[in-house]
Amino acid sequence: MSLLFISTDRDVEPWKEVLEEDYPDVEVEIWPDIDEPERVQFVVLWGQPPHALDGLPNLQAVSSLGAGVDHVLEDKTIPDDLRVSRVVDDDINDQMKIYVETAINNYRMHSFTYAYQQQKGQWNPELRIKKSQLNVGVMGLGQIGLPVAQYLSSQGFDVEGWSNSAKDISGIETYAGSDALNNFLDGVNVLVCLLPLTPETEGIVDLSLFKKMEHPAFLINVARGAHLVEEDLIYAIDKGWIAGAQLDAFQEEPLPEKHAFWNRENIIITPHVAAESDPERVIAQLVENYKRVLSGQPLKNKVNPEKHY
Ligand code: OXD
Repeated sequence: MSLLFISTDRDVEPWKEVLEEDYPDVEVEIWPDIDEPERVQFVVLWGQPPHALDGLPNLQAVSSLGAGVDHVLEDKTIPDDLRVSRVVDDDINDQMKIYVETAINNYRMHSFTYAYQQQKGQWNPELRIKKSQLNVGVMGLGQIGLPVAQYLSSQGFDVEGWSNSAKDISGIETYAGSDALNNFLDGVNVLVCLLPLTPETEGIVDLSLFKKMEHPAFLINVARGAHLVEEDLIYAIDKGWIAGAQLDAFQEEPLPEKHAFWNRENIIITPHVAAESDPERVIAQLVENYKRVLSGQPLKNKVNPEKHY
């Protein structure tokens, strides 16, 4: 029996190497050159093309290579009844804490303005934004959003959180459900999107939300490109409601060459790298689920397709 990696936009060779080194008993294949499709029982996926799972008659379960599973759940060529798991790892949370804190500090210290000035040979110092001037709103208080919100609070930021279901978190004011969204946004001037992508959250970061925040505001999207209505961000920046944004996820990735975001002084773009699974840490949980499949046991970190996580 074998485990198959499928990815179009991540190099899975390092995963294969770690696997062969640590688990020489596990047979591994890498898409698209599959020697024995009938032996594949578990697939690890990231950015797979449609129909990538066709022709695997004994496939039992799949895992995302990362924390998100929207690429699996949205792929209509994957059978609905296939079990799906995802990666859960504290290291991903730690990377995300650092990314988000750095993004906020980039904003506080006008890093993007100075980078732009440098290109133009300009020297215009600005006053640093104090932590006390910021009210950080974290949307999504799940596996990653909650530790990020708690970390920012521990670093002296005023933090509020919004999630689908009610949460009680010491030191963080929380709001739940769509009825509470306006109250959550009131006074927030740094918005961090860490929501799972669901039909309810798609396009949630839009003009109406930008209007309700305290202005000028800063946006950090480290969830999915489809959460953000991209043209609304441009409009809100032009209006002065949004002072800038640091974005790690986009509706289309890689971001198309002609996209309006590229030439914006106050948008920092990173190529979906805010938090990445590290093969050396994560391989053990993938192999554990593969072995669970072989021995007929329930998967760990199994995804509830209704909740999308
Ligand atoms: C993930 C990601 O879901 O990197 O892990 O976006």
